[in-house]
Amino acid sequence: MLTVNFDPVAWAVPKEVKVKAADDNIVEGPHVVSVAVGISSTDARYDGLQVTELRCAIADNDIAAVIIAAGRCRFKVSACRLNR
Ligand SMILES: [Ca+2]
Repeated sequence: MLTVNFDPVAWAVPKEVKVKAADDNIVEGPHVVSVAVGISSTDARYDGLQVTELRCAIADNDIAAVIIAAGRCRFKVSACRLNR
């Protein structure tokens, strides 16, 4: 969990938050995930404000593949994971 604080001096300065997916070895293909955001404040006007759902598109860098290597009247087939 990441906490981003705003104070009375710099409250109007936007803060950038980068979200990064784990680089795993699982072939998932492109997909979309939701990022949960909650707001808490000592000021009752802001505490618990609802935020529009944030969605991030993830481009998986793993693809499923089959490699066929030709030998003398034989083929060797193996499943593998290719990291793009
Ligand atoms: Ca993956």
